[in-house]
Amino acid sequence: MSSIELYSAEVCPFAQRTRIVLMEKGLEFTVTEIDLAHKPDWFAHVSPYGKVPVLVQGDVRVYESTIINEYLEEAFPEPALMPGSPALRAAARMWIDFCNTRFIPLFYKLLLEQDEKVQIELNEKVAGELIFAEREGFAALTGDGPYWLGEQCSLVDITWYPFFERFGVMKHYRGMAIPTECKRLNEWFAVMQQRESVKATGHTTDYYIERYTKYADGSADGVTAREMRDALASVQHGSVHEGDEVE
Ligand SMILES: N[C@@H](CCC(=O)N[C@@H](CS)C(=O)NCC(=O)O)C(=O)O
Repeated sequence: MSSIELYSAEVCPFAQRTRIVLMEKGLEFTVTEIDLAHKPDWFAHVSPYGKVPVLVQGDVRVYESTIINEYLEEAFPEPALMPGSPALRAAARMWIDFCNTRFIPLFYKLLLEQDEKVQIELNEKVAGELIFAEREGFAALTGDGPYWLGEQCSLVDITWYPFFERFGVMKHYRGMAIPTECKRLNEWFAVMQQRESVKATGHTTDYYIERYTKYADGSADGVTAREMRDALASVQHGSVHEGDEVE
């Protein structure tokens, strides 16, 4: 088997997803840490979008964390991080997509936003997405299990977790906490923090607060910050949840 190389950055939640998957699967890998503020010229040949994570295994190169994680699941099926039944696999993909397309753009927008009034609106929208996930995803899917899909940790948990680990940044800069009514999500977060893969890849809130300063003061100008500013247009109206008025 060709060795696995991961281009990563300690601060990056997307790269953390992949490091967690590699560890959960017990795979050996080497990490090349990329300084995102001073990317080496050669990195453009490794990463067409100029982003981490990128996984290279022999002739195979995969970028985009969700797709890397699916690749790892298919190439190394044990232990499984996706459920067996088609219905639950579909549910897993819906909640991964929800995280990527609805939650994350709002999360970054709130961090980048400088206008206090808009911050309050975004704060409510982020809380709304979490309450929606708690009711429609978590509680509806899992029965009593601690994880998103029940008793087993899956790619859904790993997709969401890094953003919860960084929630202290939201609290510090934007006064935003995980809503207390999200009881299941709060319990799940505590369970995830106990996993060895999470402990091995995680950092303290202070670590993130220091490194997200440029996002919080609006001066961040990397590829991701620019894309997240643009992405707002598509999430401006938030999700349409039960009881919401459709414009
Ligand atoms: N959709 C991508 C997002 C990856 C991403 O945004 N990575 C950030 C670091 S957290 C990055 O490398 N950004 C480069 C830059 O901002 O210049 C994925 O899921 O892998």
